[in-house]
Amino acid sequence: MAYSDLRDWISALERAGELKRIRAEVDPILEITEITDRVSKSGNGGPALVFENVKGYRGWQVLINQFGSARRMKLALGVESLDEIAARIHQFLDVKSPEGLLDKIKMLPMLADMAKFFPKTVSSGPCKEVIRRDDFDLLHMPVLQCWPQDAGRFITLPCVITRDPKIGKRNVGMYRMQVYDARTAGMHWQRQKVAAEHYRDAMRAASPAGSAAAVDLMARSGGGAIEAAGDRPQGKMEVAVAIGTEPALTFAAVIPAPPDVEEFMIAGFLRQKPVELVKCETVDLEVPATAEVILEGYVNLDELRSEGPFGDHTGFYSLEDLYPVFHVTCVTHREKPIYATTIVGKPPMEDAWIGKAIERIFLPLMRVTLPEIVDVNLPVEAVFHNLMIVSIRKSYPGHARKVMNGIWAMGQAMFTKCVVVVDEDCDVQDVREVVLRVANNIDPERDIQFTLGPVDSLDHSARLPNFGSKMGIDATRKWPTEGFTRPWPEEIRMDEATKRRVDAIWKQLGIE
Ligand SMILES: Cc1cc2nc3c(=O)[nH]c(=O)nc-3n(C[C@H](O)[C@H](O)[C@H](O)COP(=O)(O)O)c2cc1C
Ligand SMILES: [Mn+2]
Repeated sequence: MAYSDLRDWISALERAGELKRIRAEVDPILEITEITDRVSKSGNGGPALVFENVKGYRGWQVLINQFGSARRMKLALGVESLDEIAARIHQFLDVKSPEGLLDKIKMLPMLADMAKFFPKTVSSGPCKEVIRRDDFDLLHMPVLQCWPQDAGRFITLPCVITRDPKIGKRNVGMYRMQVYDARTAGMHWQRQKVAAEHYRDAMRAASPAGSAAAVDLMARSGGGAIEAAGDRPQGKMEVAVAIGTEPALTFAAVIPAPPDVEEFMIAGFLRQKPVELVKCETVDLEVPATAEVILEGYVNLDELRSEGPFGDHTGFYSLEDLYPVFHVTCVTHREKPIYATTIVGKPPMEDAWIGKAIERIFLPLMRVTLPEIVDVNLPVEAVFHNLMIVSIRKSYPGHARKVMNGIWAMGQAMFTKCVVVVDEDCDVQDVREVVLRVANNIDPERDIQFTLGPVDSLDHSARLPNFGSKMGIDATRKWPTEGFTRPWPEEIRMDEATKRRVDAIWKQLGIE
């Protein structure tokens, strides 16, 4: 069931009629975007695309839109329904202490299942077919320029691997990389992401002045250039990047997992088979053995460089800002490599389907902290961080406010600019019903709550980069215990008896 590598996954897509090969010559500069954008916006996300003839890149192929439909997203994770994954997670969360031998025996399959989560280190793998220690150039890869006003060419689907300097655990995060020249690229981990914290930890450890210089550097990178104050931390942090991994790992790199959970384990859980890792040539990190391309290198602790603008998934260009610089020390790749990429822009695009999968899979995890949550919808048009609609089983006064605050306190959900809370009998997937409820049920001055906090780096409207306000709308029915003493009206619904009578005579009416 698990795909052994990107090629195995491409074959599966082909067998399922979910992939088109394009033999005509196309330019990685803008043209691939325009083609893919049209495909993404043709009903249901269109097929995955393999470009076999990329202008200037003989020997390379480009894969794009691999996750770009509900069907492909399920295929990628080997399930009929994403709820299967949610159910598997729930099963692990729901473990009770075994009360006898029989209970213990019943748990054995689960424990055996868990053994598959852990990555396995192997001595070599296909990603080492070609090892380039000196003769490499990042633009040997067919890196796209996505949109006309992009600052350059961006690696858009990289699995960025770093190690927590304190506890040694690894993180895999997807952070785009702007190619500056043959051997350097921007490292766009936003400041609230796990690799950015690894970077700060490395600075804290390296800085003679404790964490002060690190904090200063991060402050500068968060809010535009402020001249350096005090000692700059010296040293570097090693980073490896995998491009073109099997789909469970690529997806795991996007998942907003708790910082200490290794994405290699998440991928192992999703594919129910261990991820195989090999050691890097020039850095002390492990990388997926079957990846198409591996970039090894480091970021300096005292170096930031302007990154962006970049046509982003908000539908706007994200603004230029300072980010660390990745220096390449070695490139390894497969023979005839396949360069996996994506484009983002006005939704819906490929990332919309990735986001929807995360929404489904995270529901049981959200319920660990907020068990009153019935369902969640992150509408694609609101680009995930701008709007979350959540239905709750309301049990006490102020309950909707508690849920809003809980969401703003939960991992990357902290970025949610607007949280809308409705009662459990409102289907949050039915946005028309949600609009009806919200518009009818709120007394705005009373039911809208503002708060301040961190906002997504891509939010161009916030008063400051990365810091701004958020809004919660309590669209639940108001209770007397919340100070609402007027009668609350019933929703209009026809009675069942009348419905049945009309069903019986419907044909005779001759309306249809
Ligand atoms: C196509 C794509 C591109 C992304 N680019 C970035 C990026 O440039 N910077 C960033 O911080 N997050 C980016 N993200 C979101 C992160 O991958 C996501 O927040 C992830 O959970 C980060 O992993 P972490 O929690 O281990 O830091 C991107 C997501 C996708 C699907
Ligand atoms: Mn992570």
